[in-house]
Amino acid sequence: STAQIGVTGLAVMGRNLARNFARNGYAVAVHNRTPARTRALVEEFGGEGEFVACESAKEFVAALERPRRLVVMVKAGDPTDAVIQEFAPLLEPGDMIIDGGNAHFTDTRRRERELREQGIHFVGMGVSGGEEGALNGPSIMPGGPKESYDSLGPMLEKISAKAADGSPCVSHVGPDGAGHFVKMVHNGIEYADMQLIGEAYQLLRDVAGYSPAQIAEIFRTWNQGRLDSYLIEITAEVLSHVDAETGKPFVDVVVDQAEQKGTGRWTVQIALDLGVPVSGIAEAVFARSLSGHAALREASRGLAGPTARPLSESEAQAFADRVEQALYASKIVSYTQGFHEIDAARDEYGWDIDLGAVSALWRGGCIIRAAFLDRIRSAYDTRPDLPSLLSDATFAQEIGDAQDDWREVLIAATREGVPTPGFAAALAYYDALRAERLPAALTQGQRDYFGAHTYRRVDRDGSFHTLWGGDRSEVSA
Ligand code: NBP
Repeated sequence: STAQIGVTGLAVMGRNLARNFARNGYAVAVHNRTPARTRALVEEFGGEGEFVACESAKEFVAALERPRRLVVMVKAGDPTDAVIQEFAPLLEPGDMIIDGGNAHFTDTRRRERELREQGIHFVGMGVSGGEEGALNGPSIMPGGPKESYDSLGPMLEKISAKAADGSPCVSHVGPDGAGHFVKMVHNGIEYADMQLIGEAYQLLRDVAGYSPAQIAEIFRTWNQGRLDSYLIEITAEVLSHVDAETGKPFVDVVVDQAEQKGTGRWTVQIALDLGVPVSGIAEAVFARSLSGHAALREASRGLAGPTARPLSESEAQAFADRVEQALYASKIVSYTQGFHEIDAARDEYGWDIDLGAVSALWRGGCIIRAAFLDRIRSAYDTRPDLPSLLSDATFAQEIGDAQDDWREVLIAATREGVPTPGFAAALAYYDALRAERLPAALTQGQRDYFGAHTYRRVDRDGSFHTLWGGDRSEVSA
């Protein structure tokens, strides 16, 4: 037994993660259901470090030093269970199975519980950064038993991305499914970020009249400021790309139907269960779904819209500045909502997740990496029990400064008929939270009227019901 870590599942992610370990000086046992992939890896990249190619599960387990650290990078769902069933009987107490796939955190909780009975440490590990990240440094979100991190942590810290201050983008997130939960919310926030950027692009194009190349330049400028992030950077790249075949902007030759693999949807489904309003993330998921309804969109093309009112050059420039404000304010809201969901999971599952540490490990390697995350971290460092990012003085100030422009952008979007569900949901969330009174009081009245569901009063404790069908007197319920 010579390998310090093993990777089974050698498609793009597993192969690159194995190479990352090897390049960092670890001896890596590699295994794949179809051995051809294992052979191909060693043939192509064997020179990068020390690989131990294993054709059978037995060979693979025997190649690992104890306690064994076995990383599973197979397709999430049934394949993960199949691999666990294959390997678990060959392992001993204290060994670790680390699932780096995109598992649903409820599956991770179940697997952790089952393997714990056998004394095996099961680590559900979120990995973000795509194949490039897996190779050169991903953001890593490991859950599972804390003690597993003692021996696994230093290896993960070595292969992970590093933030601008040099600290590794990995830390033990919390027990059982906490790592995969946080990865799920990361992806939900990623959906929201992408939707907001898409809306900003569409406004700059349809309201301000800029070309994709001009918008790419605007995004490049924004990337020098507080919106500095990977997603803004690649947006400029995509927008400035020209299709070689037609000479048209690349965005104009791509079918405008967004696909999804499901982690954004999970974020919303779980938020519904936890009772957390992640309206911005939900709108992003719905926007992708709407875009895919080709027949419905085709049938709706003839519906009336407003007459366009083109902007002058100076108006367009002023509008672009406003869109930056709206984008930034809406972004604060989606992160507020995502962190609220993690906060709610802490209560629901008894997870001791450090929200500041989560924002810190997203600063590098992952898709939502951004300068912004440093500020979220300092908000939680200043006040670990922050009830909401919006209650942080700096964010409150910034969003307050942005709100006039944010509203103007939504007025223009509405006037010109440009759909901006993300911006609008974010502003509605902001306005609802700061409202003195909400129409929820009326909702309670309606519920009491048709279903005797009772209500509470502002002026005294207790539950009450009004005899709506009778003399409308109030009774204690
Ligand atoms: P895939 O998700 O395409 O999975 C392919 C791998 O799963 C192959 O190694 C395949 O073996 C193996 N596999 C399957 Br399918 N069924 C199996 C079974 N019943 N028993 C054993 N092995 C089985 O690979 P990927 O895109 O590299 O992603 C790996 C994991 O990482 C997934 O969970 C994914 O969601 C997650 N992830 C992906 C990204 C990304 O950017 N792609 C980012 C972050 C996380 P075979 O070669 O024998 O068919």
